[in-house]
Amino acid sequence: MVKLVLVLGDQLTETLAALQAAEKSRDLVVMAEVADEAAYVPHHPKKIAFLFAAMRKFAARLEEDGWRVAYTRLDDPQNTGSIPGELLRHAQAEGAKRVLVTQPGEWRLIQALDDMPLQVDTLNDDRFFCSGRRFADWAKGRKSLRMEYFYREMRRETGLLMEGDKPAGGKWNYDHDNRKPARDDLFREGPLHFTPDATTEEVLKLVEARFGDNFGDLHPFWLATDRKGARQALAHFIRHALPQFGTYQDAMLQGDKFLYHAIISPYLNAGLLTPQEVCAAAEDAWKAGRVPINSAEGFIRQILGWREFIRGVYFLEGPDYSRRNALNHQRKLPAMYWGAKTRMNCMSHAVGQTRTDAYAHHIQRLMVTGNFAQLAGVRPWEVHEWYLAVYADAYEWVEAPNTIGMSQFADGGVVGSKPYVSSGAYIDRMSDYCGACHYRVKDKTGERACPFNLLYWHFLTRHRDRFEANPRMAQMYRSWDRMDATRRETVLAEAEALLTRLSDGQVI
Ligand code: FAD
Ligand code: DLZ
Ligand code: SF4
Repeated sequence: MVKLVLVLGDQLTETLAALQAAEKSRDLVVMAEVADEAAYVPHHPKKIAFLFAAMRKFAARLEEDGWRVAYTRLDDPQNTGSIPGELLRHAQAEGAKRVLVTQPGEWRLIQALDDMPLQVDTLNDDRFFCSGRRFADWAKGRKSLRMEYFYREMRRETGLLMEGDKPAGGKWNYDHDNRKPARDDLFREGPLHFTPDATTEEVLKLVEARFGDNFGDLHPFWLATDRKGARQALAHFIRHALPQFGTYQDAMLQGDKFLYHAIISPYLNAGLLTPQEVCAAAEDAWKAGRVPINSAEGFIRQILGWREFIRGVYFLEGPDYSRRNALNHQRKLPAMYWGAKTRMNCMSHAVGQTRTDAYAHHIQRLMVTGNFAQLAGVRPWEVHEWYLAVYADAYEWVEAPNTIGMSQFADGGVVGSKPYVSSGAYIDRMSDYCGACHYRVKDKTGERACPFNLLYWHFLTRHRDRFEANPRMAQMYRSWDRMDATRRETVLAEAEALLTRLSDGQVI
């Protein structure tokens, strides 16, 4: 009997488990642009356009390859508006009773599919190095989950950057050689830009009409929307940026949004690239002597280590994960996250490039926008919805552990052993933002004091009970205690006043 084969917008991989398990001559592939997926958060228009264009091209490829594909466009009058709705509609038309599904990347959708009156055969998504079961085995019995140990096991299991049973070059991790600030360089290549073809142009018109009011610029649209383009983008990165990736991984520059980053996460997460081929390309470049070990290892760690660890945590922790709020933060997300004016130059740049490109690199997400939200005590759920909406690479399985866990400590320490918070000094060291800012990064108090400086101490003070005993934070509490008492009072009073202005919607 005919089966339906669901292919979601982030499952655009020809070797997808559900396709492998199906029979080309008998089964029907179902793909659908639906209002529910496009509107569960106000996605950046570039993200929607990227996915719809990539979905249409992937469907066309499957058809060329001999598959029967039922593809529903967003503006199709018969569109039921949801993935379960589309499956039920096609099940009825085909007389199908079973659906082959590759495990979706969000609990929300997993639960919606489970509730359907069809038999759903859910298959492991084997596009990852580590299955949910493998991760659960690794996690079992551990008091805490630390990425570094998981990563070493993944290195041993995959043989990536291994010399026998030893890590290549003698060390597992070369971060000691990394984390340097960058200087302006007119010769940095930046990511490959692609000119929209007819399919993409058609999608751009649709997205403009339906989602033009969402936060984010649709034009210029420059992302690749098929596997060929994604492969070119990867090759371009390996050649031009990977050699310096490690050294400048944490740097931020006003004049360069991309620095030496790969800008491949939208492609990887939608399935246009596999993590295996990306890691193999980086390893090959190192073996050929074109890339130093600190860069090859740093890059492979992001994918083989962090990306897999983050996914493991999402599925291990369960559906309530995104709602956690361990620090009981209750402030509303400030309007500056949606582009309202701010005098903070770092925030203005991080949000500005998020608006134009649906992209900010890791340190901008973690140590600028994430750091500020945590210091200001913003509701983690709202922070999570913001990240899920505004980045072209955002799906809950990868976004939530990064936001709720790594960036907001709202999971109480599952992803990180301590909160990622800093004063302005860190941003000043890693960027050129502060020199052009209204605020003065060296001022700890006063009208022009950097908000990160004031809020940093406020955060540490209000969560003293929780963090004081953490050995990695004890030094900060000692510094605070050594400060003159009157100065401490001034810092806290000014921080309170700043938070009140923030809550009142005043420009900070
Ligand atoms: P590079 O810096 O060039 O890194 C290479 C690749 O490593 C990335 O493409 C990505 O696939 C992987 N990677 C690196 N760090 C991580 C990480 N922490 N978790 C998972 N994969 C990682 N990444 C997403 O893919 N989707 C998200 O929704 C997302 N949300 C985030 C939210 C917050 C608050 C933070 C702090 C980080 C988030 N990240 C997310 C991780 C990281 O910021 C992005 O993967 C990275 O910026 C993508 O850009 P790039 O391709 O240029 O990455
Ligand atoms: C993100 C997204 C958007 C905007 N639209 C669609 C869509 O119309 N159809 C679809 O199949 N997938 C879409 N997606 C991706 C899904 O939201 C994603 O598959 C789930 O969140 C699981 O990761
Ligand atoms: Fe950001 Fe403070 Fe530097 Fe301004 S001074 S750019 S607010 S860190």
